[in-house]
Amino acid sequence: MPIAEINFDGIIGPSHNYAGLSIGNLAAMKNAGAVSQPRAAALQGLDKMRANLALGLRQGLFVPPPRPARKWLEALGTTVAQAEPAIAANAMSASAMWAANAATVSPAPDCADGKCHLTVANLRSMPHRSHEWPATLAQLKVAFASGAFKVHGPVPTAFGDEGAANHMRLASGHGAAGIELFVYGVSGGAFPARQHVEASKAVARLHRLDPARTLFVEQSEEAIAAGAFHNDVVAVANGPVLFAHEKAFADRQRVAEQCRALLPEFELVEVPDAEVPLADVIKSYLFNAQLVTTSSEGLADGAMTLIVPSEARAMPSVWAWIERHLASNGAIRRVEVVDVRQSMANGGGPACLRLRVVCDPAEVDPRFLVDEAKLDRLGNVIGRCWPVEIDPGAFQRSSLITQIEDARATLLEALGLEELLSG
Ligand code: SUG
Repeated sequence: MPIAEINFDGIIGPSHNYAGLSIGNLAAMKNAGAVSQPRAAALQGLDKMRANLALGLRQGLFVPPPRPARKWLEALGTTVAQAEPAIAANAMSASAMWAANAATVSPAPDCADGKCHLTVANLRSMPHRSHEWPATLAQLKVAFASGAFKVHGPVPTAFGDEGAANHMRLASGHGAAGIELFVYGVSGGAFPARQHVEASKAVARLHRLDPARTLFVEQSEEAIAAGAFHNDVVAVANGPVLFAHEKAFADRQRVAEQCRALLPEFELVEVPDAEVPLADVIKSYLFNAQLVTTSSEGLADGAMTLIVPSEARAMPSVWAWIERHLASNGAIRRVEVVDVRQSMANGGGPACLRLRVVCDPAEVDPRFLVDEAKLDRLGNVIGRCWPVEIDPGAFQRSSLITQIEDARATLLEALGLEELLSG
């Protein structure tokens, strides 16, 4: 079977909440303390997957890790009932839904050994995310158990690694050898730079990438300080196209020159700050979009499509830019709008919710691949079992914890993934 791009979306877990844990993530900070709607959130996630299928894209899923994170609490010498509220909140986060932070993926054509490499992200910068990786790694090892893949553990936590959210691949097509861009931060003003260059370099070495076709690109300090805590808030790539804000990178000209030199088909679609200021980009998540090539099995036209959150349509400067671009017959030919508002309120847009894996779909454990019928079954489980609301003040209530743990177990059973029950 030919190599294809599969978008693996994280199912939004039953503990989805707004505890305001991510410094530098403006939406999450603003919504701290708000009441969340886990059931509606997870159903929004499923609808996004349905929309992807309708575009002819291949779709996969990841399951939520165990919450509360009992093993992490145990390592801290406490339990969910006894922990200070701030620690309990860190153990209850559903942040693994943002699968773009699960791992960095290098498709087989880029790697010297001809395997598709995945390195689970250590996510060490934020306490609530630092304990995601063991359950993610367990899952990657099941989903990508075939010899076509090589799954790596996290790079040492001395260096922060936030996965594919800071990684972009440019290639003439999914199956062609590409160039890989690792975007790191040095400084973010008041906010932390979460991706460290040392981690990016380690991932590139582990994946056996060709150093001549691997770029390490510094994110602009101004972008991080404005709320771009990951590069995928200000840039996204697909095929030979890089769609980026003018202020995404510390040295935008150099990035464009290097890409052009390595990939003759390279095309930059740059949004000037004068047309869409950084503040509007962060609020609307224009770039946290899925930039995809719709498959010939779907719309039969191979058009490049941008899947944006509804917040992008609501932002006049952003929508005006999109309309101008479409009218100009630019690289992006079509725009689709999805509603992922519950995730957006925690700073996670359509692109955050998915991990792209370019591979032969026949090599993936089919339990992680979805079609309409499977989404219907999952919708049924979520509709029955996910909490309707969570008030961050009520995290430690035992009835809520039981509901969250039972909901996850029912989901795993529905998927035949009981082996992941303990994480
Ligand atoms: O790491 N939000 C996530 C959002 C991640 C978005 N991912 C990408 N850009 N790829 C984060 O900041 C909020 C959780 C809270 O505050 O409870 C949170 O973790």
